[in-house]
Amino acid sequence: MRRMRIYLGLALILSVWLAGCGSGPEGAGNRLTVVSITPVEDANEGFVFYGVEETDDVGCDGVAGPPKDPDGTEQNGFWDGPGCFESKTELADDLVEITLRNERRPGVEADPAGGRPLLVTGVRITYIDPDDGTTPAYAPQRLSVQVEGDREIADNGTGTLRLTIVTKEMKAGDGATPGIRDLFFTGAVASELFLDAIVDVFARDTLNNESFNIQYVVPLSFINPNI
Ligand SMILES: [Ca+2]
Ligand SMILES: [Ca+2]
Repeated sequence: MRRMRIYLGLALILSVWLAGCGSGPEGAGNRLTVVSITPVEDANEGFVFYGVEETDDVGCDGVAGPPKDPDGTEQNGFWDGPGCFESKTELADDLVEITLRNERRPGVEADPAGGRPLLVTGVRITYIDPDDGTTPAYAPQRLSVQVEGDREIADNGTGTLRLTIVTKEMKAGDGATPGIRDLFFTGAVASELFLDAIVDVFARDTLNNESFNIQYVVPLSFINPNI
């Protein structure tokens, strides 16, 4: 089922960028396309990320049972602490790498003085609950993310950018608003939480100064690695 969602997601990505959108991408001499999007963490399958801290879940006594800790902290699927002796892997940002291609349009002449490079000027992510189309409380309305890597993509070349697609703050919450972790902990989410990340890549044709953006959807999900 999870793998099927990934395949469906990739199909969705392809269909969105093929359709094209944004503020006049046809105004630029070249067009920008998405070659691939991959999670940086090898441990994760597809775009399935950990929604809670990974723990040895041995209970507050720090020793694996049996017998289990009588307070219910052992094998309950969550890190119990502080004050308990369970191991914990801290929540972290989840990163992806996006490979983009700067594709020459048919009929557009290559500039003799170095082609027609495209410059990636920014990336913005909007998060949508795939069930109701709204932005969940734990997610920012819009997230402008820092990108590292090949911001300038040569004429008919490719470039790879690395960026955060989910912040650890979305998982941890801010005290007032429950994070993804809290939704698992309270039972609001039983086993898997789904979230669509709508990614806008803003770029500029450096020869005619025309700016445009392309958009695609990355279907994400979160699981509890302890159960
Ligand atoms: Ca536990
Ligand atoms: Ca124990």
